[in-house]
Formats: sequence, C-alpha cells, structure tokens
Amino acid sequence: MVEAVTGLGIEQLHTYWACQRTPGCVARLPQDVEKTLLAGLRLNVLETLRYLHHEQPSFEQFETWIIERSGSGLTEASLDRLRRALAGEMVGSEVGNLDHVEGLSAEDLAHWDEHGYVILRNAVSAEAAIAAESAIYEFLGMSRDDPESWYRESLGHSIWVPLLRHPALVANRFAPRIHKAHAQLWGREDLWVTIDQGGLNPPECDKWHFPGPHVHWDATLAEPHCLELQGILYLADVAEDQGAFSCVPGFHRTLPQWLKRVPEGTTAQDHARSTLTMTPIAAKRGDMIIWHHLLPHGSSPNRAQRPRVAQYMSLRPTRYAYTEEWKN
Ligand SMILES: O=C(O)CCC(=O)C(=O)O
Repeated sequence: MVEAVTGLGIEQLHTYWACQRTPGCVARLPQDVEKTLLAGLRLNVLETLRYLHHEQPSFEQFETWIIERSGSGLTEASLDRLRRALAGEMVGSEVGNLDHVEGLSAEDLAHWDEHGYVILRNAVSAEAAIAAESAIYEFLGMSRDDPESWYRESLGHSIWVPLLRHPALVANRFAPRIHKAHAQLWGREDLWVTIDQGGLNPPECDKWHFPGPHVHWDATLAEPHCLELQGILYLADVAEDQGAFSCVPGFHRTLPQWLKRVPEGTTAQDHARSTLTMTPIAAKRGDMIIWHHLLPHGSSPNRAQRPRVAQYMSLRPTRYAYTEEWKN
C-alpha cells in the first residue's frame, strides 16, 4: 500500500485509515506501531475505531477530526517527536530529562520482579489527584459527599467513565514520576501514554451490584510471553474492601506451567475465574499501581463507604516485542 504524506505529516496514519476501511486488509501496521500512532496523536483506540467505522470519513475528514479532538494536545513538537519515533529514531522522554526524577526504588523494583506489580507512591500530587477526581464526579453529575448521587444513570452498569480529555486527566498523563517509573520498567524512555478513561466504583447497595471487571487478562496468552504494562492511578485513598484493583501477585512467573494444567475444553479465563484467588491492592490518593499484563486482574466489589475513583493509563515504547497470535 502506498503511504501518503498527510496534512499532519504522519505517513503511517494514511495506512492506518486505509486499512480500517478495507475488510481483511493485509497491509496493517504492526500492532505496536498502531498503538504508538494513536497514543502519539492523543487518540483513544475505541473512540477512533468507532468514529472510523460509523462515519467512514475521507482521509482529510479523519485528519480534521483528529485535530479537533486532540486540540492543543498536538503541538508541532509532539508531532515531530512522533514522526521521528515512527521513522526509527530513538526519541527521549516526552516530559523532559528524567535523570533527576525520583522513580522506583531498588526495593520497588525487587517487588516488581517478584510480584509483577508495584505501587508507585505519589505518582501525582494529592492536588492533581483531587482535581481529576472532581472532574470525574462533575462529568457524571455526582457529588463526592452525596451517596444518593453515586448511583445516577450517568454511570450505567459499569465502573468505566468515558472522560478522556479533561485538563486534570491530561496533566496526570505527563507526571514525570509516572514516566520515570515506566522508563525503569521498560528500560527506555521513548514512551507513549494511552488516552484512557476514568473509573468510579461505588459501594454496593440494593440497587447497585459490582458489575466487574472480574478476573481476566487483556493480553494474549499465546507464547512467547512478552512484557507489557498496565496502570491505574487512584484519585482518592482506596482500602482493600473499597473496590480495589485486584490481581494474582507473581502469576507472570508461573503462567506457562499453569496454562498446561487448564482442563481440556475450558478456557484459561474460565479456569482462572473458578480457581484463582485475587489480592486487593490498597493504596493512597495519587498512588499508581503498575502491573505486568500477564497477571490475572480485575476490580472488586466495593464494600466500604466511599466510591473508588481512578484514572487508567498505560505507557509503552515506540516499538516492542509482542505475540501476534491471540489466545485467551
Ligand atoms: O479497575 C480495576 O481495578 C481493574 C481494571 C482492569 O481490569 C483493567 O484495566 O483491565
């Protein structure tokens, strides 16, 4: 497929657009490049696919939509960094020099190796977390201190909150400590942060039962098993019984052996649901939990008094090893 140079000057964008409108397209960009492209253009994967499939825009319309969506988030400098990275240049961190930013300690890194997750304390300041927490309540038309309001229809029967570009959420994506910790775990600084949503998991009550996500993987379980990171930023303190993020610590190390014991005719996801015990991870406002994508994980029912409010984000390098085959 011929790659056109575009208004935004990102050759791969044309390939991405053309492939999305061609059923069975064989000229798809590699998965990692696709993810870098969308993160670099400050696009959420789902909103972009929805737009392309529902609207069937021309390429020019697609570019205009991107500029309207991403607005001031797309500067000439950010586009230039993306162009260079996609051309194979090793670009530096998006948030400046990380040398003097305090990241994960040796103890944190040892915890990561053993358990496959780590709590990055004070990933963002308490003020930054409160600003994002308030934005989520406001978006949902709820009030932090009015329990009646937590069950408004605006949440639907889900803990996901499709708020993507509030300035408070945007600011958190550029927190130097978050970039430093991910750079330590990936061993490189050319990272791209996803445009992910927020979350609100209210206390269970007669009219609202925890809808999940229950234990699952977002990753392929086919081998070879590669590294990828996922993350959740707590915007208010979360106790273990307060709908905390939950996972099976250390599972990334024993997954291959465990997979061999999944009974014939049962999926790994079903077997995980019926056999694994999850550990809820409590942490403070502004802390971020980063986990290896091969840990079975999910959220948990909130049996406490206040909602768990969170912001999701993942950081990945421009190119990385992944397994094409999807097995789950
Ligand atoms: O919200 C949570 O605690 C879990 C999030 C989750 O399951 C996911 O991001 O895949």
